[in-house]
Amino acid sequence: MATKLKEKLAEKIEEWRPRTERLMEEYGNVEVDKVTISKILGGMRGLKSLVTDISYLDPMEGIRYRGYTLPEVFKNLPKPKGAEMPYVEGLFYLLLTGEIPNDEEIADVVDEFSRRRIIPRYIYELIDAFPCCSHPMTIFSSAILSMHRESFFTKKYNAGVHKKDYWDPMYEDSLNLIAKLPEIATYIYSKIYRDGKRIQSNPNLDFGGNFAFMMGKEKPYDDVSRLHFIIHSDHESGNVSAHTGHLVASSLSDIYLSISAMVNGLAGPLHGLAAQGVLQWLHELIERMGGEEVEPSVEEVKQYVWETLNSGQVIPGFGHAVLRKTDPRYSLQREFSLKHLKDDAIFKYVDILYNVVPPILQEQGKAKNPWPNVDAQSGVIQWHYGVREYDFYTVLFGIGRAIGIAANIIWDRALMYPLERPKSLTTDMLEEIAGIKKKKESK
Ligand code: HAX
Repeated sequence: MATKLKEKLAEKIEEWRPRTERLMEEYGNVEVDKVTISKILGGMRGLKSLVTDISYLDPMEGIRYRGYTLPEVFKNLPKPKGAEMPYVEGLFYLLLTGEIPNDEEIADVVDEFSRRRIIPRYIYELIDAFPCCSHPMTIFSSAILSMHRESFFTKKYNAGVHKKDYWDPMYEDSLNLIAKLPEIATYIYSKIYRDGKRIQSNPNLDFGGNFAFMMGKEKPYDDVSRLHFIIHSDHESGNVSAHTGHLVASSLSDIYLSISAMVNGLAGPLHGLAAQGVLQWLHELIERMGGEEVEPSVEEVKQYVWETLNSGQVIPGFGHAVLRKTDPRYSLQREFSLKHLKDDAIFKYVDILYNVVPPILQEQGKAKNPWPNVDAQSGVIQWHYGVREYDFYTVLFGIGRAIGIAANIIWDRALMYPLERPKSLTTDMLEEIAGIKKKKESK
């Protein structure tokens, strides 16, 4: 039986398809951007060459989900009774349909996730089998990958489903996977850090509430989880994790293969791993200052920042490839921190860095964006609420990001986007285009 969300999505897809078809058929040759050599050699920074309707990142304003700024998302999405933060399920509804759900529509998604949350036995065995000191992101990615055998999409594809209907089994797989991510992540957490003592899920709780419950955390960790998953869910399509998920899915790999690949992209230190990098770096600073009890000195913090830069390293949690102002995801977490952890010893350092790092990066003159990004704040909140194993932080990011990427992949299939396949050139060819080298005579 189709649920309210799936029915709504089916309507939206039918409405949307003619727009994409028309652009392709009647306006396919209209130029959008120029490809220069610096764009090719510079990681395609800023090249307008992808499409998504789920989120848009303005360099000055930050991310909008379906046209809503983050403060608007948090204001408009319904919240569980007594909660400060909205339902993650409501966010998923918004990303998929572009509409703010009502209570009944939210209840429908809460129920969907709850029914699909149980993970196969072999996932526990797989996680148990990992050798000591494996990074939680490696285990997380492998656990997701191993569920490829469950893919409904792959079964339907092999049986010969019509291209127009690909989105339907992709939707089913996506819900099945998203619902299981909190279970997988919390089992990894209990296995690595709590001698395998896991807390069974509570089917009566929402996504964020149940995650907090399985982590064994009291309120307001449920709100911390909702906030965290919502702000990390999507950041348009060009960032490494989003782009990887989209790219892999374009070969009609199922959601398990695609989200596992996206998690691997997120695990790099210039991307999602910065969440753990910030805490590592902060702890080195705190240790050097004499421990958490010692009031931080602004001058010594400045010196530490300069030493990091002079040793050729980046300041984790600062800078961005697209943003040119303080990340609103940072600001929202800062607001939360000012309310709930104002006196936290590490937050005091974060607060100093907020003021100290941007002018130093400006003075150094390299970073195009000296302002803090999402990762500069997220780990501190986790640390405050007792999640102190900071190599787990990127897994938390991965749960949120999977929600946005899955929504994108469902729409990729709904709009029948093709296999992604840009063209590469050789350095010789670029030199010829630049006029440095003469074109070789063909034999
Ligand atoms: N500290 C020191 N130097 C920095 C810097 C920082 N925080 N941010 C940028 N720079 C340097 C770059 O390393 C680059 O130096 P080189 O010319 O020597 O290579 C120069 O400034 C220009 O870089 P840019 O154009 O401003 O930035 P990029 O688009 O190349 O990179 C990054 C964007 C986010 C990767 C970068 O700002 C960085 O490394 N930040 C620190 C790591 C971090 O916080 N990553 C998380 C970003 C948010 C995210 O994706 N979360 O998942």
